[in-house]
Amino acid sequence: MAAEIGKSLRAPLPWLPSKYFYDDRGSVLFEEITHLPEYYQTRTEEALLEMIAEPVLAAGRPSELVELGSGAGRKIRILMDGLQKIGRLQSCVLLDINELFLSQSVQRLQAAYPHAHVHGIQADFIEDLERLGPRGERLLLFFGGTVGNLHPHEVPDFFRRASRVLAAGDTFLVGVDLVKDRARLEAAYNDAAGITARFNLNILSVLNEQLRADFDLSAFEHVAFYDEENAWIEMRLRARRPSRIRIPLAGLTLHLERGKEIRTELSCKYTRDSFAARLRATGLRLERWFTDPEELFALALLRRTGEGRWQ
Ligand code: AVJ
Repeated sequence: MAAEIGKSLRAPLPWLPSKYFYDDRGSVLFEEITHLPEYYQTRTEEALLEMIAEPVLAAGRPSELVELGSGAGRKIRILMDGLQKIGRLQSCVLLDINELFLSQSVQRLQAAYPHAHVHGIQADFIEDLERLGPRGERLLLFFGGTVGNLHPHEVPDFFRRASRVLAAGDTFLVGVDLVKDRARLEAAYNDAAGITARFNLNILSVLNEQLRADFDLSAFEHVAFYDEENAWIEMRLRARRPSRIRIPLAGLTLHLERGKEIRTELSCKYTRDSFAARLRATGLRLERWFTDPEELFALALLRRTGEGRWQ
C-alpha cells in the first residue's frame, strides 16, 4: 500500500486507488449511499435482477455462484433462491476486499442456505482473481457497476483474466451503469445529504490510519463531475487551502497549492456498444443485455467462448 500510494500521489495529477475507500467506515458509508434517493444504481439493479434471475440461471445452469466485490452481499440471494428452487445450489464464493463485511456476509449466507457450501476469499477482485481456481458450472457475478471503476483500457485484460476462471459455456453477469443525462449522473455523486462527500473524504482517514499520514480532512472538499468525452464520473478531493501533508510510511511529503486536486475515483458509464467493444478477444461474448424501462442500468450476460475447457 505504501509503495502504491507513494507512486500514485507523485503523479502530475495525484490520484488514489478507489479500493482504499472500503475500510469499515467507508464500507458503511457506501451502504448508506446505496439507499440515497439520488443513487439510482443499487435499487435499479436489484429490481432488474429480480426480473431476469430465471432466464440468467437457465442460460448458464450453474451449480456455483461467485460474487466479486460482494460488499454487504444481498443481491446474490436472489440468485441463490432461484438456484435452490431448481435444486442446483451447491456452492457460493464471495470475494471482497473488506474482511469484516466479508466474514459477516459469509456467516449470514451460510445461515440462510445451510445446504450450500459458502466460502469467502478476502482479496482484491482485480489482482487476486486467480485465487478462485478453476471450476466448471460457474456463474460469475460482478454487480453494482463496479466494473466502472476500471479505466476503459484496463477492462479487456480484466475480462480475459475472468474468463480463465470459467469453463467454456459458463456465464458471467456484469452490472453496468449507463450513459445518461449529466444532471442525473452528477446528482448521484453529489447527494444533498452529503454522504458521498463523507465517503470521498474518508479515504484520507484511511491514509492517516494505515500510513500515519496527517491529512486534515477539513482542508479538502468533495468534487464530483461528469466528463462527457470520456463518459465517466470523476471524484476528486480539492485542497481548500495550501497544504503540506506528511505520509511517513510512503516516504513522502506532499505540497498542495490551494485548489489542487487528488483524483479518487473513476466511475465509467457505458452504452451497449461501448461495453461490447471492451469484450473483443477476451474469451467472453455478450449474450444478452437486460435494462430497466428507464435504461438507467444494465445487466450484461456474458458467456465464455471456446472449446478448450481450461486455458
Ligand atoms: C461501487 C464503484 C459502483 O462508482 O458508483 C458511489 C462507488 N462512488 N458513490 C460507483 C461510489 C461514489 C460506486 N461503485
